[in-house]
Amino acid sequence: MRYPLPMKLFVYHTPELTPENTLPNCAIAVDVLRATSTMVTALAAGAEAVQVFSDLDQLLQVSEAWAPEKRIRAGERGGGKVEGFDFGNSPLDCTPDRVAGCRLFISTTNGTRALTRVQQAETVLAGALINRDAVVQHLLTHHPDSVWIVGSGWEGSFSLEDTVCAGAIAHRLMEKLGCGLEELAGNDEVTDAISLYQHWHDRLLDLFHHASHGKRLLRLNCLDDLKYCAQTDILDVLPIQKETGVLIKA
Ligand code: 3SL
Repeated sequence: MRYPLPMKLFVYHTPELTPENTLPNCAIAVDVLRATSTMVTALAAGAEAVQVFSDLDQLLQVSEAWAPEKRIRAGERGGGKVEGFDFGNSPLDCTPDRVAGCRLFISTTNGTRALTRVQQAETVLAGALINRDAVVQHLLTHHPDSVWIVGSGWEGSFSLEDTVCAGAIAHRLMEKLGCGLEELAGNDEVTDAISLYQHWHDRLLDLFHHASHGKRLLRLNCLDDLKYCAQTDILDVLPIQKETGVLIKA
């Protein structure tokens, strides 16, 4: 099937690199290691919603209105769990017995900043490798004119894991649209991301071992998280923003 074009896709490696004073029709925030992987997993495990915060104090204050058995507070800084919080930022903590029916209140170093940057866009999604197909399916169904994939990076810098995920989304989208790169790509970063994905697509875990944040997580004994987040298309779940900062299962 040939879908109508134009859909223009832009990739930005960090929230800081996105253009000012403009937003796309659809924004996809990506933080493969690990915030968006955690959000997807929490919703797949039955969490009622995920609410994101840049600020830890604000998270504590807002979540206070929820009954303790209906809320989970997840706080990560520097890769570790913030003291006093229920979870850090490991997707592996998000099992149905722990999260079903609860709202996950989450603040992480970089991932939540990417979501905050694009939260005024018409449609805001959270993407990761584990739900890549669900993201692509949404784009094929809704066909927004302009799409941004915004990587979280690490404290303002490029990250391999978010870029390879952007490439995985772009590559699959191009295949499904049956179009060429020149038709889809809105900036050079799209080409760059697809090349990275094509080179590493069957060795994503290896790539994570080269990534600076992958190495940081390995030092924190998070190999199982890396293995989990390196899987592609394992969950058919798409977090979509229903009100500012609150994502539910689409
Ligand atoms: O920076 C972030 O938002 C994180 O996802 C970092 S970590 O993987 O939890 O260390």
